[in-house]
Order: sequence, then C-alpha cells, then structure tokens
Amino acid sequence: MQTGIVHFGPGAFHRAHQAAYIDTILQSDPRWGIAAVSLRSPGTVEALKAQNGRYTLAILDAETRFRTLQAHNRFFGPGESEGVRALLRDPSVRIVSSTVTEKGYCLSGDGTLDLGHADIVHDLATPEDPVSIVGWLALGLKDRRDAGLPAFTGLCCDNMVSNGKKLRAAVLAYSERLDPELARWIADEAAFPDSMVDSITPATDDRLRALVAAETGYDDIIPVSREAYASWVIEDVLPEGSPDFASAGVVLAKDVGAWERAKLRILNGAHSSLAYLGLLIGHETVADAMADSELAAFVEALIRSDIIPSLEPSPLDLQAYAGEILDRFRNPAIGHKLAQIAWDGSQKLPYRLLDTIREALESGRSVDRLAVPIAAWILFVRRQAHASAAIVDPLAARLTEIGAGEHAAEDLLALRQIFPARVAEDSTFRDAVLSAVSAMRQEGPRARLTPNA
Ligand code: CS2
Repeated sequence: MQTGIVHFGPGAFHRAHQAAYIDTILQSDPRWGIAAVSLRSPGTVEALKAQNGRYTLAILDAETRFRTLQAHNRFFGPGESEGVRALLRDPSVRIVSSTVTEKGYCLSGDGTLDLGHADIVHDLATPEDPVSIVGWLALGLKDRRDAGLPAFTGLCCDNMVSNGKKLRAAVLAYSERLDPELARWIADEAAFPDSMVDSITPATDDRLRALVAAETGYDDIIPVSREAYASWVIEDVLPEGSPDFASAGVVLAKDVGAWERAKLRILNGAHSSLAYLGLLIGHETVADAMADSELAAFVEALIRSDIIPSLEPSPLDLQAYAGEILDRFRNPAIGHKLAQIAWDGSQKLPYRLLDTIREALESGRSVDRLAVPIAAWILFVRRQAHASAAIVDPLAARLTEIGAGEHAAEDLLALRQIFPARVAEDSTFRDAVLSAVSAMRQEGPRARLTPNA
C-alpha cells in the first residue's frame, strides 16, 4: 500500500466514514493509503500505529456487522511535523483531507478566516511551523509550488455549508498575508471541493470495546461504530489522478449545495434540537429522545413545516429524506449520546438552525417553533453554568460567564460570533426566543412542544 492521502483529524468520524470508503478503493488500487495526522493529541494516532492501522468498524443497526478496516499506513503525532511536511511534498499525495470539527478552521461568525484567532496569529508569525489546518495547507502548497510540483487537493469533510469554498477562502486569505504570489498560485492550481458527509457515528466508549472484543475476538483499543447508512457527495472538481471515489459509492456532483443544506438543516438541525431539548427533559440518547412522542412530534413538525420550506425548491425529495432521517434517529442499537451532539453549540447553531431562521424571517414565515431549540440551547448553557458543569465549546469561558449572569438570554443573543445581527436584532425572532425562554423557565422544557401551548 502506498500513501496518497494525508488526513488531519483521524477521529471516530473519519475512521468510520471516509476511511471505510477508502478501504474499499484500496481493494483495487493500492495507491490511496491514508497518513493519519494528529499533531495535538497523541491518543488515536499512537493506538492506530500500535495496531498497524487495523481497527474494527461496528455497524450497529437492524443488524450488527463488523468490518475490519486497514486504510491507514502512516501515522504522525505530536512532535512529528517534519515528517508531515515531507509527506505533503511527496507527489504521490494527491488529497489532503480534514475532519477537525467546525472550530478547527478558525473562521469568524461570517464564515471567513478569523485573522485574530490565536492559531492563525501563531501561524502567520511562524509559517514554517503551523498549528492550524489552514497554516498546514498553505505550507504544503507553498512547498509544492517551490518544488515545481502540482498542487494537492484540499478536501474538507466537516459539517459546514460550502465547506470547500470556506476552506479555500481561508487558505487564500492566510496566504495573501504571507505571499500574494502564493495566494494566486493556490487560487489557480489547487482544488477545494465542497463535500457533504453523512453517517451517524457515536464516540467510542468501553461498551463498544467490550462488544468488539466479545464478537470478533480482537482486543481493539480504537474500534469505531456507526449506523448502516453512509453517504458522501463530493463536488466534481477533482483533478485527474485523484482516487476513483465513485467506485466506492461516493457521489460526484456539480453542485453539492442542495445536499449540504438539506443535510445540515434537516439532520443536524434536528439533532441539535433533540440534544438541547432532550437534555433539559432528562433524556440520554437520540433514540430515547425519539421515544418521547411529544418531543419526536415536535421535531418532526419542525422539520416538515419550518425547515423544509427553507430548502425549497430543491432537486431532492425532502419529505422522503426527512422520513429516512427520523427513522435513522430511532435506531436503538447505536446509543448516540445527546451530550455529544450538544458540544460546540456556538459553532453548530449557525449552520444548523440560524440559516433556516434567517431565511424564514426574510420570507415572512413564522419563527415561533424554530425559536424553541434556540431557547433550549440558552437554557442548557444557563443550566450548565449554574451547576458549574462543563460546557464543551470553544467559547466555553464566555458562555459560562454569561450563563451564570442575570440576563443570560439577552447576553447570549448579543454574541455576534454566533448570532448574526440580522437575526439577533430582528424583533420577531428576539421576542419568540425570549418568550420561549420564559415559558420554559416557568413551566418546564416541554412548555413549547405542543402547538398553541
Ligand atoms: C451530530 C453529527 O455530533 C453532532 O453534532 O449532529 O455528528 C451527526 O451525527 C453527523 O453529522 C451525521 O452525519
């Protein structure tokens, strides 16, 4: 197996999703082994290396299946940046992909590079020793240009709308500061396809390790699990000499936007709504929340009556797609923790719910129901802050401070990194959120689940 892909962020989602597709491609084309890069946290890479890249993918659904994957053949952890740099210069590497979560791209609330972000400030000061994915892509591409080699493709696999365009714009804005010639070269030579990635993948825990050991006899430290469903749509701008993604079932499309928006707004929007409402009610997993008929009916109404209208017209059959997603949420085998979905709300709400709300406001549709999950997020932040419980979020310190204060709802809505002015300053939206917050504080988290309540 050779190495043709370098991947930053080899967490559970990457290993359950992209690596499973690449593992299929590798059956007939050995050029596309993946180098796993995790320069900040050693855990996964060390374990992957110790297992020689081999681990188990447990498919937990109507049927349970186990698949052994072995798509990674190089491993880079903290302190191994030189090796990564050398590999990025290797012309056999054609794809540099990433799953570093939304916050890993160092973007501002408007989706452009945050030049004041500590990692970007660091990388601009020491561009030969970057810490951010943006800095790494720019350095790798600079080395390629200097060596007269073709550019590699930057493939973002995180849940952001227009993820490739955002990554491209971020890399260009960063390079422009260092070397405008380089920025022009990257703009002309490197592809940054948009992509939509989808498969529900809970975090790995000891229960999964025990299940895998019992069922396969392999004492795997880093198994991953996911549902049977998986999809990957990549914008069809890959240069010649890229892996044959289509041969593994990846859809190559001219315009990924319709898929991205539908997936983020319906699946992820509903997920985050279930997470905050479900946690306030006292549920633990998505399947538990879906077994709560009042909550499930609320989320279904949210999707069908509020989210889908924001996506129309669409080339997709959105009502059918929504039905499939609701069925996937009911999968009892997967044990997907609401707390995991609740992480990083400040990064997720904009793509998942606030874009829908902005469009509803612009079209004069009601935002009463859409305001309920936002109110639930506010009450979740408030509850965590008052209980001195952790908030996992890049804005955690600020959220905890505001959440413990007198005017948590107003002050959270004033955070422009999350709520754009044209949403937060719209009185219809503000009134709807503040009224839901006060009803839910007085009557409990179910106060706004039923219509006309
Ligand atoms: C979830 C996603 O953790 C979360 O926030 O909404 O990871 C979700 O499971 C995936 O996007 C499904 O493709």
